[in-house]
Amino acid sequence: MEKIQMLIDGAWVGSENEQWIDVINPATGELITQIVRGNEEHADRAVQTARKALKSKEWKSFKPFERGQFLQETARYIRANAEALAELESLDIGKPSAQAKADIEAAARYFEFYSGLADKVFGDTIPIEEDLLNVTVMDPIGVTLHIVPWNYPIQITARSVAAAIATGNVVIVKSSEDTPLTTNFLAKWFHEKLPKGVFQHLTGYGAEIGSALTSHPGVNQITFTGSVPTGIAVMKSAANNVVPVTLELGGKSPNVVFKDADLDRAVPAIVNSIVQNAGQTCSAGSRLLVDETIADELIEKLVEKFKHLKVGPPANHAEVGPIINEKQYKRILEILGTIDKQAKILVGGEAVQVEGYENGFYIRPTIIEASNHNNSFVQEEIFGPVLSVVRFTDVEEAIELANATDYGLVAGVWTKDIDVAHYVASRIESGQVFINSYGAAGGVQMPFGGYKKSGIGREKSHLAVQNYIQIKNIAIQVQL
Ligand code: TXE
Repeated sequence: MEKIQMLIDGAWVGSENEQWIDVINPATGELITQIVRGNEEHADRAVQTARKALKSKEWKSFKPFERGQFLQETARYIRANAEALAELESLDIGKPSAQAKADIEAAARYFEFYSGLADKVFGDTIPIEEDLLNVTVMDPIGVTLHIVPWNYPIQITARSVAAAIATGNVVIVKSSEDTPLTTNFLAKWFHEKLPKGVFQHLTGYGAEIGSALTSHPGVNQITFTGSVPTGIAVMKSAANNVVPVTLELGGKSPNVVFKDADLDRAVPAIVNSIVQNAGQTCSAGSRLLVDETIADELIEKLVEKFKHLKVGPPANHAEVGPIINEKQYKRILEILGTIDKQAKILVGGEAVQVEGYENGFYIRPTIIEASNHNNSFVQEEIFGPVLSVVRFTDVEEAIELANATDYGLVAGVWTKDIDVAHYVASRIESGQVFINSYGAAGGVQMPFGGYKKSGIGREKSHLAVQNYIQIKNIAIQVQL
């Protein structure tokens, strides 16, 4: 595959003089392509260009409904190229092709959803006194920076970029060093269709071009998805410029299963919530809290399912793909290697050698019964196909355990008792609560974000446009 160039100032950047970073296929361990190792100078050039584009006549004269039409067109373009995009996403991350296809459809849905909002972001008229006309105007916030991780590149790029463009901003995307392919595909489209500098795509290491961007005084807003420590670093550099951040920092989300739950419904949802994308999902259902009276039955069913999950590359039609890179793979195996003797690995707990793909990064889906909810593997985000199980005795204990981590992104509650369902849902500290389900294909219309260390602000839904506007109050004193 040809090398991936950056899109800066309406031109493709990436000459032989540049430094390059290898992009590895996690399913095979082989080289896919290379990306430019972007640096401070690239970051500065992109921000200067973005500032010019923001003020440019071409972009200012793009009417809100025309931005909406463009986003619709983008959704159609994505669907028309769904096969090719899904192949790129599978190649980059190693995810099964059905999951990659679902990601592409979700990306199209984001563009479609925000296209409809582009000309419906209204201000208010506020009654104050006679002959004072007071109105609020929703201005774009300006140069928006989108730092995207490697687990759902096209979805995460689409969800914030679509909202930012709908509201008239300009966009700089810094994709993960591991997964540049689908963003590069979209960059070619934006390059052709939008005024120069409205959309720019940068690549490179987070600690280099990433931090050069987050600390740049020309950036007006930052949307970051990634780890808690990097989120904190991003927030600190944003603070120096008094710039708002939207942070989505992952979780340790529970499925809470009560004794009257319909296990036939719960089991497939629990399995999917932790093995989808090999558990590398911010909203993964990585903790199972279960009533002690049904725990043995539920665990037995889950172990049985886990044993039969096919692990391997997309080419083998596997259900569980590889871990993204060697660093993450080793990290997960290290955690599995330190499981305390009192905890019990019920299934998995080891690497998998897939014939013909010996250099891929495969881990067997794992269930661990914890000795205690304070076990570090119950508390920390593992970001792999690893489910931790803890039993509870009553509703109050279930709520206490559900809330007993630093995170609060998503929770699933499984019960047929409507009182229990509402009682628990209203007490769980989490941005989303699903009752008798878990997750919703993309969940484009649902506000998404975290309590506690899972983040700041909300993405997805109509509410996300708030991240990309600033309110100007205009008061007109009328006098004849
Ligand atoms: O994340 P980082 P990593 C969690 C998950 C995973 C852990 C580590 O637990 O095991 O994070 O993954 C860019 N300034 N999540 O190391 O470092 C980087 O280039 C600016 C949860 O991959 O947070 C990449 O584009 N940017 C998660 C992005 O930040 C910087 C998804 C994420 O990298 C930067 C991914 C810096 N100083 C990991 N340093 C989720 N919430 O879904 C790095 N980056």
